[in-house]
Parts: sequence; C-alpha cells; structure tokens
Amino acid sequence: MIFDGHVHQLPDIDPTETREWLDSLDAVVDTEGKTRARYLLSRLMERATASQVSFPATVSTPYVNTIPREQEPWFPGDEHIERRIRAYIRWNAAMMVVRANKAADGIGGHLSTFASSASLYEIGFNHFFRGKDDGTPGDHVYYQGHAAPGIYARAFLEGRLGEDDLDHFRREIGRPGRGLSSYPHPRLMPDFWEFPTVSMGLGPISALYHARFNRYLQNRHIDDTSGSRVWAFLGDGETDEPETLGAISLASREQLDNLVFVVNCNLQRLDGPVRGNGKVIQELEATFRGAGWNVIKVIWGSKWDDLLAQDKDGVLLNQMNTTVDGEFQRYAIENGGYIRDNFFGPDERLRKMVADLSDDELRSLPRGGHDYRKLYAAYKAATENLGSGRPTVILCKTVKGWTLGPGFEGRNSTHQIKKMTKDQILAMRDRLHLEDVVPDSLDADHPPYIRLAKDSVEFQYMMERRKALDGSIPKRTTVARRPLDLPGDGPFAEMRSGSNGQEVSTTMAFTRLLRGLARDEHIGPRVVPIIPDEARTFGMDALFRELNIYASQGQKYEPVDHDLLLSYSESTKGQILEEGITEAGSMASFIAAGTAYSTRGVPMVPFYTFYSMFGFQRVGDLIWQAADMRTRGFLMAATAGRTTLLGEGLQHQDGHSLVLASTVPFVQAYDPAFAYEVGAIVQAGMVRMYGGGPPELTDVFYYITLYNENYEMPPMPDTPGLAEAIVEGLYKFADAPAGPSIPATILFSGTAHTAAREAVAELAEHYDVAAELWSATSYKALREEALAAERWNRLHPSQEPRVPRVAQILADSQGPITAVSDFMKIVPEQVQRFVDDRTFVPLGTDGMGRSDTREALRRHFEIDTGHVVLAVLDGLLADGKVDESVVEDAIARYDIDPEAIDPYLA
Ligand SMILES: Cc1ncc(C[n+]2csc(CCOP(=O)(O)OP(=O)(O)O)c2C)c(N)n1
Ligand SMILES: [Mg+2]
Repeated sequence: MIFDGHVHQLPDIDPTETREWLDSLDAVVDTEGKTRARYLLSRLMERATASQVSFPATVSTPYVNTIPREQEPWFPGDEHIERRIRAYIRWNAAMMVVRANKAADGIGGHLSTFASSASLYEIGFNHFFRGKDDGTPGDHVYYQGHAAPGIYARAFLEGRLGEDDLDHFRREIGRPGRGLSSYPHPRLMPDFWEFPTVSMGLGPISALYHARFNRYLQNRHIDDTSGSRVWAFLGDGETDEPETLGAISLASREQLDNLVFVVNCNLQRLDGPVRGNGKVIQELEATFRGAGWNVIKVIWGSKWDDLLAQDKDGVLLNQMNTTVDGEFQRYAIENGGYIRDNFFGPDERLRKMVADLSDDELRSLPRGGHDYRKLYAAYKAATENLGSGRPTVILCKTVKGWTLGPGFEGRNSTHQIKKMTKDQILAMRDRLHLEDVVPDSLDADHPPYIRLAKDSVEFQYMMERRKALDGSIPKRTTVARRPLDLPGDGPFAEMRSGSNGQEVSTTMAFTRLLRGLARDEHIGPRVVPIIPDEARTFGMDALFRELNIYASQGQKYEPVDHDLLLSYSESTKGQILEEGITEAGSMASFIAAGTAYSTRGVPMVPFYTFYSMFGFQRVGDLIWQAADMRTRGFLMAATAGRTTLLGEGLQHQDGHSLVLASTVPFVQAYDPAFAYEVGAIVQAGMVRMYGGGPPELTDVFYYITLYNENYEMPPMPDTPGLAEAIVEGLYKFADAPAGPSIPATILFSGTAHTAAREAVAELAEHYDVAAELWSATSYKALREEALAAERWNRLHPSQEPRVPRVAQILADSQGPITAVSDFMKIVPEQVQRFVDDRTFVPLGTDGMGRSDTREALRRHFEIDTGHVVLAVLDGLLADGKVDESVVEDAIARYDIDPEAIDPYLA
C-alpha cells in the first residue's frame, strides 16, 4: 500500500514520465490555483478507482453531500402528504411535552432532539423500516432516546396510542404498563419498546453487536436473518462516548452491511456545540471511513445544489469547508442579512452567487437532514449497500429545535427547554402550516393534539405505507418462532456426582457443564459461550477445538498450534464468541443473544464468562441496560474473590461485584462453593428463563461467581428439596460435630467454605464449640424475599405476619451466627436485620486487594481459619457463652496480631 509519500521508498522506473506529471501539476497550481489542482487530483483518483487501480481511500471528502443531485433516485412517495404527516407528528410531539410540563412542572421531556430528527425518522417509517406483521422479525430500529416523544406522536397518529396515553408521558405510576416511559424502556413498556438507548453510547454499541449476532445466527443456520437490517439513530454529541465509536471497526471487519447508523448532526449536544471550533461531520467521516465504513454525508438541502453548480472557482466549496460548526450554528439563528454578509459576503464571487436570493430565501436554505429527497437517496443507497460488506453511516446535518421557532432553533439552551408560550405555540403552528387544524383560540395550557380521521388521505397514506412495510413499529413481541427445548439432565447429573477425589475449581466444573450443555441434543446449538480474551485464564481454551470460535470468514490460515489437540479453531459455524479484549462488546453480545427470544423469536442461551472484576465495575451500565431489555442468560463471574485470585493485586481482585449485583433488580446473584451448587443454579435458571411463565419471572438473568481455587467437589447430598434450597439462597451443609457442648452457626459462601470447615474442627477440638455449617448461595435472593415479607407485614398490620424465609431457615440453627465469604462484609449483612434475635458477625474482604499468596491474603483480610474461630468465639462472648480469656486464647493460638492495620485502611 502506498500512502502519504512513502512512495519514495520505491524505485522510480521512469523518472522522465514522473517529472512530466509533476510539472503539469505545478503548472496548474501556478496558473489556476490550488482549488483547481485539488479538483484535478480528485478526478484522477476517481478515475483510478474506476479503473480498479487500488488506492487507499482518503479519510475525508469535501463538505458536500456524498450523493450528487444527478445520482439521486426518483422519490416514490407523495411529498405533500408526507410533509403534512410530518407536521402533525412534529406538532403532537411538541404538544405532549408542553402539556406534560404544564400538568406537572419539572416532569421534563425533550422538544428539540426530535424536532431536529423528524425527517430522519419519517423517511424510515414511510419507506424503509420493516415491521413484523408478516410474521418475520422485520428490521431492528434503535431510536435515539431523546427523540421518544416523536415516536409516541407517530404511534398516536396511527391510532396505537390515545390522548390519555400521551397525557401520561413521563407519568407512569398507577397505570401499570400503560404509562409512556420517558425514553425507550422495554422493562416499562414491554409491548412497545425493544431497545433502550438513552444512556449515551449504549444504543450504538448494542446495535452493532446485534447486527453481528444476526450474522452469527445466519451463519450457524439457526435463523434466517437476511431480511433484517439494524438501524441505529444517534446524536452527534453521543459520538463522544467511547462505546459509540470504540467498536466500529468490528462492523467492517465482520462485513456488517446489514447495519446502518444514522447520526443526527445538529451540531449541538446538551450544553452547547459538539465541535464549535471544528466540524463534527468531517471528523466522523474520517473516523468511520478510516474504520472501513461506507459514509454518506447529507449536509445540504436541494436548494444548495443550484449554488454548487455555479461554483466554478470553488469559492463556495472553500467557504463550506472552512466554516466551523460554531459559525454554522450561528447562521441557524441569524437572519438572511447576516448570512449574506458573513457567509457569502467576504468574497465578491460568492456574494454575486446569491444576489438574486432574498434574505428570507437565504435564511431558509435548508440543511440536508431536513430534506426528505436527500434523505431518501441516502437511505436507499444504504439499503442497496447489501452485499458490499460495508456497514453504512449516514451523517445528516440538521438544526436542533428545527421548526420549533426562534426561541428554540439552534439555541444553546434548546435541549433543556420544555415549555412554550402561547405565542411560541402559534408561531410553530404557522411554521408548520397547521392553521386549518389548530385554531387561534387554543388553550396554551392544554394545546390540542391533532388526530387524523380514519378516512383522511393522510391517515390512509400513512397506514398504507406501514402496511406495505409489514406493520406499525416499534413493537416488541415474544412469540417464539423457533422454540427451545430445555436440556436433558445429563450435564447436571455430572455436576451432582462430585469430583471423586480430584481437586478442581468451580470454573473447571462450569466448563464441563458448558461443554455438556453445548453437546445437549435439545439446546446444544442454542448455547452461546461468550468470552473476552480470557479463555485460557479460565481453562476454556479446551472448548476451542470442540465448539470452534465463530469467524464470519472461516479460518484462512493454519493456526500455529494446528498439531495440538486443543488448537485455535475458527469456523463460520463456530459457536464460541471470542470477543477479544472488550467487556463492553462482550456485554453487547450477551444482550443480543439474551434478547433473541424477543427480537427474533429464537431463544438463545448466552453464557458470558469474564473476569469478575471487569464485570459490574467496568460495564455496569450495560448490565443495567440488559435488565431494562429483559435479557435472559448467564453472566459467569470467573476469578471471583478478593483473596482467591491470588497474586494479581488491587485492580483484579473482586470482593465487591456481589454488592453491585445487589443493586440491579432482576439479577439473580449467586456465590456457589461447589460444582453441584453451580449445576443446581444453572438448571433452575434454565427452567425459569426458558421454561415458560409470566415475564416477571422469566425476564431475569443470572450472575454466578466462579473461583479458580482447586479442591475436591463433594457429591450433592440427596437431601429432599436441596436443589430448591440452593436456589433460594441458604441450606445446611453439615450438622455440628457431636461431642462439644456450646452451639454456634457458621455461614459460608464460595471458597470461604474451607476456612469455615477448618474452623468447625478447631472450635470442637479447642473450645468445646459445636458449630454447624450452612452454605449461603445467595444473600441477594434471601434479602429480596425478606424485604417482600417485611413490606407485606407493614401493609397488612392486622394479619398474621410473614416470617422472612432466611429467619425461618436459620430458626433451625443455634448459637451466634458467623458469616464468611471472599466478598465484602456488606454481602452477608444483607440478611442480618432479618435475624436480629441472633448475634451476627460478618467476615469479609473489605479493602483494596493486593498481591500475595491466598494464605497471606486471607490472614490480611481476616477471613482465614483463625479469624473464623475468633469471630465465632467473639459471638459467643457477646452471648455470654464464653469469657474474654477464651477469645484471647484464640488470638494467641492463631497468632493474630491485634494491632495489625485494618485491611480497609491499608
Ligand atoms: C451516558 C450519558 N451521559 C449523559 C447523558 C445526558 N444527556 C442527555 S442528552 C445529552 C446531549 C445529547 O446530545 P446529542 O447526542 O448531540 O443529541 P441531540 O443533540 O440529538 O439531542 C446528554 C449529555 C446521558 N443521557 N447519557
Ligand atoms: Mg446533537
């Protein structure tokens, strides 16, 4: 590849010819100037491309529309009717926000985002977005979160929502499932919204991985996704987010020509300009082109075409190229005179070009993003791009607050304005030419919505268009097109049988389970193992050969380890999504797979296994989004525990993700100690999420810690009801040893079971204490059940109080309770309040991690055997069952330094 002058490193085989070309160029620059030289060079490059002379693409093109007027296709719609429909929708969208803020001051909502993007959506609704009414999943459209009022306004015009619905925008309480959520939230409006987008950046990255997951389904012959395009609408300010741009190279690498990003470049974000001193469209063009995307710029409306056609000297183009966005924003709010003087004024040739145009005409030279013909051309080009292997981004220049009037358009404050005076409302009406449907006498506190008669031409047109495109959207459905059978018991039976003397970790056990499930005749192909670049850490590289790594283009090379049994095997039909080092991307894949039951009617079972430290902490917002989106699947938090993961230190050792997990409703968080616990939880999870049932039960996902410490996995005791107890969060693991006389109770989770078991033996031998052992698999589950009971009791004072399950279970135990885990103390403390008749001593790993051996770390964080013994005795001291000397004896026996620094502070 020859680039940027590096040609000097190659031999020149004909210096005379080279000289001639260079001299010609010099002559053009000298006599006709740089603009002409640039023009000629561009023509040469065009010709080279046409002659298949490969040449690296430039990263940016001039500041004009990518599609020239002469290449615009015929517009098949009825311009007039579409303009009317757009005006009605613009009106209703604005009025619903105005009315909402009249009814409830401060309730919020946004006027200007949709105002700038109405045409971007309407072109899609009338001509491109495919619905689901033909029984296929249609297109997957990610609407920009702040444009939600416009989407509701269209649904209203189509008759899907009523006036009362619009009046409950942002007032959802008391109307279960019938309020209109502030933004797209499937959790709140499960029959309407599909994709949450409002946390900036999450929409784009999710859309991108969704397009990729569709290809995965296609290549693996699980579902024909060829009829579905993924459209993602985003703001130009939103492209500041690393999630928005951070994954775009994946889209070209994976040849996702089923993906279209539409960026609403209104040049503004919340506080002010996106790039006041630069040009966001040019910057984005360079970024996307550099990443291999097909970039379509829609900058200027049709009226500019005539001017550009006159631009013989390139002065207009030069002005377009050199005017910065901050100045363009200014032109959006100034009058025609200002534009004449400042944009066209400085150059006589430019001024002459617009001499025939009035100030008003100058002022209304529109931007491309408000020109439906230009937009139609761009969208059509994007859809015809299928087969090129290139994803498309359409960069549309718009005015923020367009048609809302002078107080809104292009103003820095426009994003936040939610109210309109009567004059502003009437001005908007006039601007939209709605005088015939909105009277002067309107009540500004309660401006009317425009509703269409069913026999009006606009209604007929709009509905006919949607019918031709397979029905109204957005619409979320959960009809299983390809149902899933639950797995057989085989893989779980293996978990229950224990490791027969072998020392293994729960991670290794889980890998066996995963392999078993992937081989299962019922659900095997539906299992989606997802791993960021960490399979070897988890011992999952064993699956590479067997399940293969998904690679859309197969494996074009012989892997370096081809002669090994566990070689790095990629294939088009590969099952594993080896995502590389991107936890955000892996989460986006998890969401795409875990929502396929709805987006495609094809339930898939993702197991995303990752470094637990880089889960909730790193991509917590995506996990929150997953919960919003009703994702189903398993998040497997490997290398869990602040002390179990030795050596790696502060930035790796996770002792708090379970605390973070406790903040997300619908997350089923577990901290299992043994393989059979992992098996029981996964098996129950399968049944719960994929076995049918009401959405409040099925629409959850699991968070399960996995450890890398090896020990023997005991077989599952055949106690009746044990599997259910594991799922509920707590069960008795071992009775107290016979002999000693002072009862006590120890709860353990995960790898802390070793210290707990050793402590039982020590307590019996040295302190006459008979401690029983309980495995606490989920404090979150116990707490949530207890909170529900507590709430019920408060609300039903005269009825028999419910006893929280954790209290019922622990009523069978005796003595003070010591709870130990490799996580922070606040994890077991979640249940402490509900057993407050008992002394409760939590032990945990509060503080930042550090590198050392497990023994040293557990001593440091005070969760080793000696500390468990000490904690039990301390509880007994509080209960008056032993005296201080006994506790002091333990401090001495286990060589505990009472003056050691508190690990939380160290
Ligand atoms: C992660 C995140 N940070 C901040 C916000 C708050 N916020 C809402 S809208 C907005 C500005 C959006 O600007 P842009 O993307 O250009 O959208 P538009 O101009 O079309 O409204 C910001 C910062 C958010 N929603 N999400
Ligand atoms: Mg913007």
